[in-house]
Amino acid sequence: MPQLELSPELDFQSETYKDAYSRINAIVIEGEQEAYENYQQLADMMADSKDELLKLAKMENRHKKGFQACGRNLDVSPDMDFAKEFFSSLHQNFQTAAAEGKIVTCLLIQSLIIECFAIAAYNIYIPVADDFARKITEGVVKDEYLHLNFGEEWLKANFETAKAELEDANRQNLPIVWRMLNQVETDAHVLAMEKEALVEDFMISYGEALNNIGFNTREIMRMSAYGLTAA
Ligand code: PL3
Ligand code: FE2
Ligand code: FE2
Repeated sequence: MPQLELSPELDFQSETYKDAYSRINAIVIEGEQEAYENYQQLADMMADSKDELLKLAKMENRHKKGFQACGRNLDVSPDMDFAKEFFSSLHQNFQTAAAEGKIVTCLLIQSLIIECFAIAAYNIYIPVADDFARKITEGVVKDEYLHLNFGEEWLKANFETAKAELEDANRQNLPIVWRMLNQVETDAHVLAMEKEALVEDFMISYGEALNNIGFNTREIMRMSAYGLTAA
């Protein structure tokens, strides 16, 4: 008996796997599409960083194509209606903030929350992915650290004026992330990704980001657990 095997072999061709993958794959494709549009909108709002933001947007579009290929490789059609609904609250909040010219809120939603969510998900997916998807995801996650870094650097440079808006935006948007995690828990489990690990990795990346931006430990604890128990 193989004693070192921690989880049974995944069958990437089974109907159960492919059914869960049709939603998870769609979520990731939609997430990359949202990110692509969000960086384009940010480029219009931040004249000084326009070129850099357009570069980030292009990367997101490549990520989307990569994950579309992962779905095709497993012969899965992504359930995009499900994924659009999954992202609708964050989408709405980003659009509202953008319409009000709230750069800080937009950066928190896209460059901190969505990127940390992606980094956690991709890092947990890599060891349990099929070979094709693993190579794609490894390339993608490297880029996501750059995107997170863009948000960190800008918010750090503007910390004093951004602080109150960041706390406010965190309060409005972090509970949405916990709800999203609950919605994906069952499907993620089929792919051998556990919710506890996703929460833990998200908390680590998000907490480190808040620390780099200038928040102290007490503030980070309060902010990163916001809405967690109510989720
Ligand atoms: C930003 O560059 C990308 C945004 C994507 C967000 C993805 C969130 C995914 C959460 C679902 C957990 C399963 C991940 C599986 C990876 C293929
Ligand atoms: Fe991406
Ligand atoms: Fe990204």
